[in-house]
Amino acid sequence: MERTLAILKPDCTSRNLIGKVIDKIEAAGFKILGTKLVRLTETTAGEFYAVHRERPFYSELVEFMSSGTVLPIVLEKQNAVADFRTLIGATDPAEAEVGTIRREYAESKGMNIVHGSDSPENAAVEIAFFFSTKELAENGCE
Ligand code: DAT
Ligand code: MG
Repeated sequence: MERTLAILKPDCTSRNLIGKVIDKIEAAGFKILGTKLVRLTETTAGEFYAVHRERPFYSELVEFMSSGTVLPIVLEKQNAVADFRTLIGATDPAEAEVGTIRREYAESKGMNIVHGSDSPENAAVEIAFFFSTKELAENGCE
């Protein structure tokens, strides 16, 4: 069974959309293995998105991700990484398919409600960034 990391971003938590987004995640067959509310600092947000350090939007991204509480969630499902990317839709909500989380709730490319890992390798690194093994429920789905 594969795992991925979702993060409900500050726009999601401040707009009281946590329940609606988790509803879509569960309806799509993902099992929640762990979650918690976290307030990132600019330093920890910068570390999480270090791969984007040279991009023009990096400082805007770090500022946004440290502007409020976020809810990282460890998810498990067969083909979790790719299926979660499909469920959230394109980075820019205007380009995201109808029915995706970003198309439904996101306001812009920067404030786009939710993060999803882009590979199983990065998912493992990102899960370890937020969670210790003993914080994760032992059994996944099936
Ligand atoms: P994704 O979150 O779809 O994996 P990404 O990894 O390319 O997208 O970028 C990480 C985040 O950075 C993205 O969710 C929102 C922000 N971002 C990306 N491109 C942006 C842009 N052109 N302008 C503003 N923010 C951007
Ligand atoms: Mg990405």
